[in-house]
Amino acid sequence: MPDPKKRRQKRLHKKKHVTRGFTLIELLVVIGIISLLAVMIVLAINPGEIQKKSRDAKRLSDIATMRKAIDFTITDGGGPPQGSSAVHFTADSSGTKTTSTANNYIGLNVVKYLSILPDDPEHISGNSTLVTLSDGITKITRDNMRYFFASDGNFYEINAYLESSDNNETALNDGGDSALRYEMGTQAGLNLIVGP
Ligand SMILES: [Ca+2]
Ligand SMILES: [Ca+2]
Repeated sequence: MPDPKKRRQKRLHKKKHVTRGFTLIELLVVIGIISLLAVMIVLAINPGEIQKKSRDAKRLSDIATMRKAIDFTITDGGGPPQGSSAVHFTADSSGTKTTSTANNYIGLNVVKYLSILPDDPEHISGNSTLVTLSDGITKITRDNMRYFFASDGNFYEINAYLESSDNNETALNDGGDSALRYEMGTQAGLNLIVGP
């Protein structure tokens, strides 16, 4: 017949053992593992790169949208854009964005196809914060992150800087003369706007 006192003591000992909890070293190891996993997740997700890609996606979309609006307007007899072979019309998205007038930065009334002209998502007038472009080296200010437009009165070029290194090839192989600008338009060689 087992001694009831000993049985109680055994139960108490077992309970004490079960509720012992973590030692400080065990806690530190767990915190270390969680911290390491958190860092690995942040590095894998890379929120900065996701934001760059998101802004680039908007730029590619904006340029395509403006190109359609310009081309449809010209086809409709609403053009050509301002400028001449002697004096090119040049402007950028820091200027007027109203589409119901030719006094905007693309020099053409495109209101039939577009309600307002877009601006670069990183552009802030007068802001000198540097933005790294898609080659991962060249930096320009947020003030200069704009959409650029030029026309010789017959043909035009419109372009934007890109940020994500994933889009470096896109800016490089668009048929234009700038390695860092994503260029579109009707000018052969897209050389109405030169530069980085
Ligand atoms: Ca280019
Ligand atoms: Ca160009």
